[in-house]
Amino acid sequence: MKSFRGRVIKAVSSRFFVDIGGEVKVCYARKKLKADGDIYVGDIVTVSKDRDSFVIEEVLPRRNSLIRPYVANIDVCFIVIAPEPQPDFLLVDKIIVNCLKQDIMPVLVKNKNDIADIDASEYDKVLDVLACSAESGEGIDALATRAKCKTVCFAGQSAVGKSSLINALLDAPILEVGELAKKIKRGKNTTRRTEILSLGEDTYLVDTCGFSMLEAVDIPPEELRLYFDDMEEYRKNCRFNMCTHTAEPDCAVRAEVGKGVGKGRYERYLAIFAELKERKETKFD
Ligand SMILES: Nc1nc2c(ncn2[C@@H]2O[C@H](COP(=O)(O)OP(=O)(O)OP(=O)(O)O)[C@@H](O)[C@H]2O)c(=O)[nH]1
Ligand SMILES: [Mg+2]
Ligand SMILES: [Zn+2]
Repeated sequence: MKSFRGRVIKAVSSRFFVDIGGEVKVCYARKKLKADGDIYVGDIVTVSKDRDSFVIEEVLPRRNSLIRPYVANIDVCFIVIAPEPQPDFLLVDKIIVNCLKQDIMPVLVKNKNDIADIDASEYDKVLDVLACSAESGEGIDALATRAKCKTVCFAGQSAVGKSSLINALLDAPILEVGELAKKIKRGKNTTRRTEILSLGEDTYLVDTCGFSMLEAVDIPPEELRLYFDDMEEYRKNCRFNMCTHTAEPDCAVRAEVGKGVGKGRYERYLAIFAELKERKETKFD
């Protein structure tokens, strides 16, 4: 029996598409790996060949992973927003928290810059912000530079143009793109499964159908502040060392809201904090 190492690039029901040295093989999983979520797109796996069938034997340890959808071994996450559909910055902030916790570098990508330029200046202190357009080609080279030699996951609301950007980077219409109007009417995602595309030179692009991310934020509420870099710099001036910047007296972060700390960012911090707190309480009831 021969054994290979490869990377899972797509999962379709119980079949896994595995890239083995540039050749894609359809594989099945050993019984012990059959449970939902045992094998993620992006996983590095060992595959054995028994006559004509390929079987995944083992999943190698993951460097990191995201859930809903399941993706593993990511270096960079492009969080895509657009003027339409209107940006959901709460989702953006949740994705950033997840990325930082998982040691994934988040980058904010403002797509559809041909329609309008979104004001995202609140994020200047938080992460890199790139403006681009899958339609006009503006900024696509800068995305390619950021993606080079990395596994990049595209996250964000439906219809912001994740698949369109990947097509632009691949310079080929490989992924299905949906019409905004139709999507809003039907409320459907065009992309329904997670898939990795190779751009060559050890560069991989992961298309997703968005993320419903807070399930994945698994941190105690009092640690949330550590993932808001823009607030951290003022923390030393708070009266309490363990200040959560929510209701404590003499909070230096609250004093900076609207100045050094964006108002929207702070409000969303409070919203995520409340959500985490409520979940923690229900968990231990
Ligand atoms: N004007 C303009 N339209 C764009 C741009 N990028 C994408 N679109 C349009 O936006 C719509 C949605 O694009 P998709 O690429 O399917 O969006 P998606 O994020 O992959 O959506 P899901 O797969 O549902 O998550 C399509 O009608 C695209 O043609 C852009 O840069 N400018
Ligand atoms: Mg898509
Ligand atoms: Zn404080």
